[in-house]
Amino acid sequence: MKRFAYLGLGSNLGDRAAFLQEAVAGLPDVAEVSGVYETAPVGGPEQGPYLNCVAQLLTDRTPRQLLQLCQESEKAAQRVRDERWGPRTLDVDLLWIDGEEVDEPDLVVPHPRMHQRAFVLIPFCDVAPELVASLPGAAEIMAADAAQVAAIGPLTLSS
Ligand code: A4P
Ligand code: MG
Repeated sequence: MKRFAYLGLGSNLGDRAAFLQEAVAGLPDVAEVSGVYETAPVGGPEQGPYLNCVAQLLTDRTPRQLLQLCQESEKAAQRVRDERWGPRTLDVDLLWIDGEEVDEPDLVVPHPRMHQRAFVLIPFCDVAPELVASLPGAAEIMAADAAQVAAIGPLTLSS
């Protein structure tokens, strides 16, 4: 049965907009895509600003198949894993699947940190405002960190 699933994408190395565009273009079942936002880095070493966006999929894929999609997109962007929360050409996280929860060592859905992060919540709001409004504390985080998240425009803009 098809239901909505949401992927969060981020890039802060190389041609950031192109990495996001190519990743979204390569995803199956895309229903809608948020705007692109330039966001101050959260956590990790000193690093440059990110571009972030959120894609809404209408899909019957399993959580594990969706994680695999995320990881294939990262691989296609030649992502190198050096340190946790370090700079990356592309990070794709599985944020939320309507009606599903997963708690396994290598897959947790809803994404455990999304509620605390304006760089996820603000683009997420573009595609699922009611869902985001229902997350405890989300409105406060978005208000407190709004200055760290600047709307750039639609995904089709070049960098
Ligand atoms: N994993 C478990 N659950 C999931 C899920 N729901 N979606 C596992 C994706 N992966 C999930 O991820 C580490 C492991 O998490 C994977 O092996 C997977 O099986 P990773 O992508 O290799 O490492 P990471 O991204 O460095 O770690 P993590 O914990 O995913 O980082 P976050 O929390 O995603 O943070 N600042 C701004 N402004 N914008 C950003 O996009 N991103 C991060 C990364 C930090 N700061 C940022 C941004
Ligand atoms: Mg990740």
